[in-house]
Amino acid sequence: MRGMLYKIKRLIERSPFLYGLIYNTVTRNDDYTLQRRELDQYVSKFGGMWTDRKDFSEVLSAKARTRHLPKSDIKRLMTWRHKGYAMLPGAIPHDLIDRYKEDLTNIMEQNPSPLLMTSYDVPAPIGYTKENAKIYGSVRIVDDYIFSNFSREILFHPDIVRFLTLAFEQKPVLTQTLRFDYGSEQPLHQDTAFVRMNSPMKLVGVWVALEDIEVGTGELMYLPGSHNWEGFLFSGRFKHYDAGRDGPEQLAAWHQWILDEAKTRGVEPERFHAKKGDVFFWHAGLAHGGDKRIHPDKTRLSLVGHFCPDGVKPLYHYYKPGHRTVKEHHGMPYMSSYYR
Ligand SMILES: O=C(O)CCC(=O)C(=O)O
Repeated sequence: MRGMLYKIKRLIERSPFLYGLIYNTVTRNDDYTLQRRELDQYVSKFGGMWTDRKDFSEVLSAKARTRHLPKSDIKRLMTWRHKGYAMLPGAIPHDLIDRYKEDLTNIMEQNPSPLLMTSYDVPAPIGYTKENAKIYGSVRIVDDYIFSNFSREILFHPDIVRFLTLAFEQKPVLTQTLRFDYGSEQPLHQDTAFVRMNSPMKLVGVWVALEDIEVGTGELMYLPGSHNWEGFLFSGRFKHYDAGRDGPEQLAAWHQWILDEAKTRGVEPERFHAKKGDVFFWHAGLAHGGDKRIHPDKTRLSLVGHFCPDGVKPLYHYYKPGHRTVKEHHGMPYMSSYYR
């Protein structure tokens, strides 16, 4: 039976057309279907948020008038549209961050700790232990909001929710977090490849500085405007990466394509020189990553949340049916692919 299933899987993976047909049918979503009907309105052939539409300026003016948007929101939304990122300096109170750090340390020190971690060397989750965190490179504790109320308090801070709601025009759903003690050194990438949603461009990453970030600790870096770059599709047609279907060669080619594209367009990476409590939002398509660590012993404490709007579903909803449960934190929805 297993052998048969494997053969079917390989057959589907080898035929991008068949894969696309099954994928689009299984992950069908009304909102995405609507975006696809108006594709001439978007830069990407995978649709996007209202901020990605060609009528952005008119809609923004109308919203500014009817909702009395302050100038700071208008400016932030313009940067979001044109550069693919937004910043909220000092949004998260220091005492909340301190209580979160203390809470997480306590959860890490439980024996055994309920937390799971992943790393560049071990992509599948393993139990968090101090030893594992030392052995492996680029360690991230995943979805700690399942255990820490303070993590949820940070990620659903009213200023974060406010910006996400402005961008999504829907309630934001928290679908995944990564907590880093050290810089990730992750190569420049677009989240659409790995953080897969059934409306691929309706996804926002939120990065919170948990301390003043020192230069040389592997700062968050990004390529402004790259959220609109779409010259590379996996297996010629997909925005998301599938290891079985695409193989490591395509992954390497895609990373190289991002660097080549930046060179051709004359775009240099910028770095987020964050102070404790600063928040950075990145668009689904913004190429970002972690700079090289010049001081490997120095920490770079940060918390990343990945959000989609209510109505959109992360792909794990389909292939991990045991992880469909949506919980609420003061009315704000969250779910996890790691913990039941
Ligand atoms: O914090 C970093 O260094 C990068 C994080 C990242 O790329 C992500 O969460 O998608």
